[in-house]
Amino acid sequence: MADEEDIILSELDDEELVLQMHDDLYDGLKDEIEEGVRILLDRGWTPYDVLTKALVAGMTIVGADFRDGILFVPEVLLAANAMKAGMAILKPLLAETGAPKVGKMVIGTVKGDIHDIGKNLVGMMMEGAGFEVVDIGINNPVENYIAALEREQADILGMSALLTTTMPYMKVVIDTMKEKGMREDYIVLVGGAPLNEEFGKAIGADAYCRDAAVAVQTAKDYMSRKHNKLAAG
Ligand code: B1M
Repeated sequence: MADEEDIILSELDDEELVLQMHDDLYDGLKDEIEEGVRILLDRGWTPYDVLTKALVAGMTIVGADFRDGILFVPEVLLAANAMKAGMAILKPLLAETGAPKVGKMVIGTVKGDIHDIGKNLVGMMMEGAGFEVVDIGINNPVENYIAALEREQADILGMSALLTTTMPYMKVVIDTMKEKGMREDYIVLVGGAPLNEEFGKAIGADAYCRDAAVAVQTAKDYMSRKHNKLAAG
């Protein structure tokens, strides 16, 4: 039987390679993930397919075993590191559309929450779609969001939360925007695995975005409505 070390990634066909990348992500093997990403790109895969089919799908398996107590924080951190290494290769390719800037978004993960992979992915895809993205990182108190929106003169606020305990903080941010009379000046989009449409509505966001592709489409839709409104005077 072949030893793990004997596997030569470039000799695998696409399907085998993607499955092997899921395993390598699970095992937190950063170098192998980087190599796998490069091979798929060389074979003509689009950066988006590499991202979703090899990396995001692999992370879903990690998530299930984390939930079931099979994997623990240190292992998941390694997997996250490997994922980020793969994403770093894809980032410039996703952003390389040369499209004119269609709007500006401030995005950050809410206070108490340090998950950033989904947020980073949304940022990358938004940049790829021609948005200017200002990423304010993780664990953001409301003051950070408000300051960044005002400083950057952004069109869109994007908030990410991955924990059921941190997602209610999005409402704190939106309520503060209302108190300051600035809520209507921005399009507020929210996302993260534990959220849903009802939650988005309940907290007063403009839209809940299930994934990065939906975030891009939703942002585009809202920006064109905003432009139409301005044009109508
Ligand atoms: Co944690 N974690 N984690 N974790 N982690 C989850 C979220 C969890 C679901 C795992 C599980 O039990 N199955 C669970 C939450 C349970 C709950 O609240 N319902 C959990 C837990 C419990 C925890 C800790 C409490 C564990 C502990 O310490 N005991 C702890 C909390 C730390 C904290 O934040 N205070 C913790 C820690 C960690 C690590 C540090 C080890 C690591 C994070 C590393 C990092 O991000 N740099 C980690 C990871 C990696 C995960 C899982 C496995 C994967 C998350 C991820 O990156 N997914 C996750 C399990 C899961 O989600 N299935 C889990 C891939 C990413 C592409 O998807 O982030 O969903 P996602 O983003 C998507 C969409 O949601 C959407 O688009 C993205 C791309 O398509 N989206 C947006 C996200 N943000 C958006 C913003 C938008 C729009 C769309 O704005 C416009």
